[in-house]
Amino acid sequence: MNGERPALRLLHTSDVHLGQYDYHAGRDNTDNLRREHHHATFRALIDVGLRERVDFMVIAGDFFDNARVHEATLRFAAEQIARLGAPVIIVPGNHDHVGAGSVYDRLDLTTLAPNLVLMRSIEGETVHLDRLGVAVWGRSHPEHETSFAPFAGAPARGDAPWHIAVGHGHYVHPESADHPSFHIHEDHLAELHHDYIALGHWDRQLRVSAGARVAAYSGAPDGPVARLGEMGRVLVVDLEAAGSVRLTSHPLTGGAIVQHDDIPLLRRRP
Ligand SMILES: [Mn+2]
Repeated sequence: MNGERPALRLLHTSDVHLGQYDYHAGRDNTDNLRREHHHATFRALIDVGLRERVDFMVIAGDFFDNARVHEATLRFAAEQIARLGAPVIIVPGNHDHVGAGSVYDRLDLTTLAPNLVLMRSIEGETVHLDRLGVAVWGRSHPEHETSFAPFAGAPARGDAPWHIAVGHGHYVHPESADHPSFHIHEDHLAELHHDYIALGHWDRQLRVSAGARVAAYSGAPDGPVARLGEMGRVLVVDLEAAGSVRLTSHPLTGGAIVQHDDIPLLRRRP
């Protein structure tokens, strides 16, 4: 592509697992505190998006923990998405799959959050945010399908200045395919023509090697070990006018902003 592209800023998260504590409340007060903290964490994440003036947001799977979350949790989710204002795209993962009995069949979140776009195709689909000049491609998880390949059938570039691919699964190295399901291979990522590859399914935040592409797991907003009182991180992705892609890791509570090169990178094994 010749010339400059419109600079854009994306907020990338995944594995929020809203509703994780909905059915544990009542034994003692700890689980109510957990739920409140969990919601505060997602609120803090939306606050980062507002503060950083992101142009759009991607949630790379497992937004909800299960299909039986409280209706209040569904409404909370929609409320927070609406609060961001910018377009928000959800690509469902294994916990919030789009198969029979999907959590997304219970309530049409887009009536409460008109800025939300929910992907529902297990074959893959492209959402065009025409005003921004970005095309986002992703495949939604069907129910319990361990052979599901998140990036199978990813299309070539279209006319949009920017292309984002979203996938929810295990990144495996060519030398080791010992994870049980939803395989994502480095070689396959390297063949994609997308400017940024937004990954979900892992709680840890890290970049993964993908040839000339930039690919990263946002990690869970709870952090790698969900502890009461602690919050994790979210990724801000700058799509720069020159065509480069730069990540910044933002803490949801106190802590330093980490620049692209200092975000851990998982490389191909030697
Ligand atoms: Mn998952």
